[in-house]
Amino acid sequence: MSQVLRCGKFALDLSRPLIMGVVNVTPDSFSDGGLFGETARAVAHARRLIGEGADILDIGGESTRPGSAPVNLEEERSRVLPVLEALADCGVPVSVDTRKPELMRDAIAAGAAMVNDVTALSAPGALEAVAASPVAVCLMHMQGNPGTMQVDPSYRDVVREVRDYLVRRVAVAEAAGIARDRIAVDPGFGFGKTLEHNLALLRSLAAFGSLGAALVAGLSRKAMLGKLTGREPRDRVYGSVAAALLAVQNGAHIVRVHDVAATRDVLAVWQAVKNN
Ligand code: 7PM
Repeated sequence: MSQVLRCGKFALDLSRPLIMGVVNVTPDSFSDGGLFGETARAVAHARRLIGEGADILDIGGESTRPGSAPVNLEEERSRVLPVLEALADCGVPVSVDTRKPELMRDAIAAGAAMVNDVTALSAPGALEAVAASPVAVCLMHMQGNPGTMQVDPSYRDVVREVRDYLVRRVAVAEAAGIARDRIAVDPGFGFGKTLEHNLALLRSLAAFGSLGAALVAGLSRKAMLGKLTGREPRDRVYGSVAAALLAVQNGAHIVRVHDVAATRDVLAVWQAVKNN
């Protein structure tokens, strides 16, 4: 029996790597330059990513960019809900990227099949919001908070500490009534990590496979790739697909990416070589 991730009415087969396409509904997103701030633009972008081969979409209305300020609930709600409603029957599971329990509940009611939370359901009421539904959750590790997390990230043993945190959050989620086949974990590349921390996590990603949860990796266009290539976010596609390939090679089940078409081709080549 191959591993599955249950997300609402969907059951994702994890025996092949899956692509989660990023759809930002934030006016200040570094990746989309604010072009997709409007509902119609975000929905069009989402449909394009599905056409390019996205297996999951991740809709976010709050930038968690290093140094960013929190967005209030009403603002985030008005960005995200119309997009979710328009994508309710798009054919792939749609994830909502939020830390706010109120929005989790509304998003699930609007058809979201997954909650992607960079704080791993740590807000009061977040565990309950997900547990009361059949949706999946992605529990991500972050050191600190987006406002200050890149100031001076520090670990004794980054792989061990991130892994221990995710083991604890999976246990907490399970105790709250979220079965392990609804849980994904993510080491949170760039979230309170230096380049060396990120490289250590990517090198040792296989250590996260034994948690019995789906493993998500998000490296797409991130600053670590800028440091390695000297390129601006929009020119980090080659670095991003290299990173996605390495993540899948090291056991990631789901890669969270902006460049779906490029990632799909790279993974098709990986899959063919692996199948022999
Ligand atoms: C600026 C910097 C804007 C970084 C946006 C980002 C992840 C995530 C993000 C991740 C999971 C981005 C990030 N990254 N959720 N949300 N894993 N689960 O590159 O790595 O989109 S925001």
